[in-house]
Amino acid sequence: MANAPILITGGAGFIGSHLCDALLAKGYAVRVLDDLSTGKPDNLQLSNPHLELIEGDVADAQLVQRAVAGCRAVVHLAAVASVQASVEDPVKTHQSNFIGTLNVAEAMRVHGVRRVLFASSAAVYGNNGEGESIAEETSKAPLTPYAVDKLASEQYLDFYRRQHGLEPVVFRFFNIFGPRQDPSSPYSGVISIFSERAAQGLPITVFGDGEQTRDFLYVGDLVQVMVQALELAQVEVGAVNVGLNQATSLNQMLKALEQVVGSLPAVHYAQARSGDIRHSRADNQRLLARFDFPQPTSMVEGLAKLLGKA
Ligand code: NAD
Ligand code: UD2
Repeated sequence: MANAPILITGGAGFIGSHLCDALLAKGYAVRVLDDLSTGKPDNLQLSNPHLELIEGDVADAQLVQRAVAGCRAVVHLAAVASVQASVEDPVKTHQSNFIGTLNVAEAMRVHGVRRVLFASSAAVYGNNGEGESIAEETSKAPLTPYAVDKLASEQYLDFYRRQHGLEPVVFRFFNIFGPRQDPSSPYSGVISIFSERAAQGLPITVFGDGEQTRDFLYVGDLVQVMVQALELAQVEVGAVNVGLNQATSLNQMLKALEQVVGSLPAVHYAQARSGDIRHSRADNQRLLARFDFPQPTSMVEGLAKLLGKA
């Protein structure tokens, strides 16, 4: 078991590839299962002999069985992370975002692997708790196929915990940012879009007055918590919000960006997106109680790392 790999589904993507680097640096062997739909081989240390890449789909049950066999733990991140894509094609994204989870849980049962980290989302709360810090008990209101699949995945993992002894650690990520986040869609994370445009000197569009707030967390801080979750002796039941319980407005974020790049390109304010949440912030008491949370990376520091200036 000493060299048994940790499987990261979606390991070639934004969050997964950072976790991959951290685990390799700690001496773990890592196996990545990724269909490279948004993930990139370039994100991975392919020449590292402790890394194995299996290119394929988590919706393929047989492939997932092969990927899980012989692993010490699983981190299940593979999903179509675009909410908009799930709205446009719920049947297609359901294969990755829900069937993929069921395949992972079932393969873990068959192969006797117990520990699994799962990437859920603040999207499961819908608009509930808006304006306050949102605690895990807040009633759920999944408003999109993406959010429905995340919540159903959480519930299936809980079934496998009760029935088959799986040890799921369910994280509900709020807004994660950092290097390798894909800025290519209008619905990509706002920081990835703004920082890319700032670096290229292209105009930035803020939807609304810029006073909407988000709870932005640097990916490196998240990864430290995920590594701890893999190493915990015992897992406590119940999903964990992952955020700083800190509200940062887009205008504040733009100021930090200006500090990092020197001067900003033109910033235009356009009509707010319909259905946009005004304020989203995590109650993170459970996170702080269960994990040794690092001194958070500041927005300026995180943006500097993203832009290769740190
Ligand atoms: P990402 O798109 O960079 O990573 C997803 C990875 O999964 C990619 O490498 C992609 O190629 C792979 N993938 C997609 N469908 C697959 C399939 N069917 N089979 C195999 N691989 C597949 O996005 P990310 O931001 O790194 O997201 C990682 C996880 O965290 C996702 O589950 C996402 O829903 C969740 N999440 C992210 C955020 C955030 O702020 N980034 C917030 C909430 C939840
Ligand atoms: C996040 C998720 C989304 C869904 C939602 C649930 C990401 C990228 N998005 O949306 O999928 O889960 O949470 O609550 O993780 N904005 C601009 N200009 C741009 C792009 C965005 O002003 O070019 C604004 C946008 O209107 C919003 C804010 O920036 O007010 C943040 O947008 P986001 O898509 O990064 O994140 P969010 O929290 O709205």
